[in-house]
Amino acid sequence: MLLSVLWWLSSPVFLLVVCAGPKEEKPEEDVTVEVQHRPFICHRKSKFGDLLLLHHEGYFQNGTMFHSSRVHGNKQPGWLTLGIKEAIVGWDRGLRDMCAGEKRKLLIPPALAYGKEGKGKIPPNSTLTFLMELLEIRNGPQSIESFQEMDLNDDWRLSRKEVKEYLQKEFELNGQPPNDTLQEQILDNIFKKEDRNKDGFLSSREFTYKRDEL
Ligand SMILES: [Ca+2]
Ligand SMILES: [Ca+2]
Repeated sequence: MLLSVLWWLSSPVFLLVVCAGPKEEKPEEDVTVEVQHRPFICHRKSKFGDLLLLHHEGYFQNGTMFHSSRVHGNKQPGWLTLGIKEAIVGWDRGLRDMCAGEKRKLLIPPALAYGKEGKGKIPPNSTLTFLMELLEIRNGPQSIESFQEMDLNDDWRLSRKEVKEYLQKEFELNGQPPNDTLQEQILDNIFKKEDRNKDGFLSSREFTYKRDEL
């Protein structure tokens, strides 16, 4: 009996069964995160909906760099909203719980980067490595923090008046002249898009980013 089990274990049939096992048993490919530097002081960690200011360098598997925000374009770091697939899913997954000043190396499989098709200078089925440096974290425009800031009477919904006051403040902060027509247009757009149940208020669920499956 024992012998037959041993034989069965070492037989190609068994290997075949294991290799062709049900898909759900195979762990899904994920991002490999290597923290290269974490600052001693970390007041806040990045989370879904936050705005992140990042420098990044991207490399192919052979070590060739295909992009660097420090070298290409305007050579400035860029803002990214975390968790809404603004860039690639691998970034949304690999940049969570990160401190300002932290540096990470992300190894991202094709399925979480540019997939089977590739894009631009990224060939099909490319596994990519990114060196990321997080410089700053801010509340995303549709974060729960922004919602609370806008909800002046704390009734957990935003009236048109509350959103308008916030817009006026934003205009002032950005040094833009008050423009009532423009603000009314923006308000119309916001409520048209976000007020799903058309009750004239934005609930926190309506206002904040929808959490997609990543
Ligand atoms: Ca309110
Ligand atoms: Ca509503």
